[in-house]
Amino acid sequence: MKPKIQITKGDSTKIEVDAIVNAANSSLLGGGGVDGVIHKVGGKQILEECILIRNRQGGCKTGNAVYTTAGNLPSKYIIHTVGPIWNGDVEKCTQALSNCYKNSLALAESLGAKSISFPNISTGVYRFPKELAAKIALEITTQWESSTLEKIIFVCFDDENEQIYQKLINQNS
Ligand code: AR6
Repeated sequence: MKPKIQITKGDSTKIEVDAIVNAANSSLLGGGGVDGVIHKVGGKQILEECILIRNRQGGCKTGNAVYTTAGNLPSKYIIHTVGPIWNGDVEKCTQALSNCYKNSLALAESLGAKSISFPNISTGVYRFPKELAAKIALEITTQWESSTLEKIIFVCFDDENEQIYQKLINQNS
C-alpha cells in the first residue's frame, strides 16, 4: 500500500506516531535543533541507548539510520538519521538525503511501525536548500510502497518549510 502523506506545522515531540525521525549527527550524542528537543523532552534513556549503539558500531554514517526507544515521548521508537551537511555538491547531497528517507522508512517498516513523522532533515544547522530538500523528501515518500506504514507526517517547524511542502503537495495532487 502507499502510505497517506500529511503536512503539519509544529514540533516533532508533540506528534503521536509509532516512530519519530530525528535529524541527528553522526556522534548520536545529541545537539541543537530537533535533535536537542527530542533528547530534552524524551529524557536520558534515549541518550543511553544511543551510547550503546556508538559502542557497538561507532555512531551513524551520513544517510544511515538507527533506532532507540522513545523514552518519555508518546511514540514507540525514535529513528535517528544523519543528513548531509550542505556543501553545494547537488548530486552527492541529494543521494545522501534520499538515503536518509529510504533508510528511515525501511527501518520503521522492519519495526512494524504504522505511522512515522519526519522533520525537514538537514534544512536547519546543515543548511540544505529547503525547496530541494522538500522535493527529495516528497519524491521518496510518495513513491514508497509499504507493508506496514499507513501514514507519513512531515512536521514543519518553520513557516517557510510548511509553505514549500504545501505548494509541492498541491502541485502533485
Ligand atoms: N520539531 C520539528 N522540527 C524542528 C524542531 C522541532 N522541535 N526544531 C527544529 N526543527 P536541525 P539539521 C526543524 O538544525 O539541519 C543538530 O544540532 C528546523 O526548523 O534540527 O539536519 C544535530 O545534532 C529545520 O527545518 O537539523 C546535528 O548536529 C529541521 O528541523 C545538526 O543539528 C532540521 O534542522 C543536524 O542539522
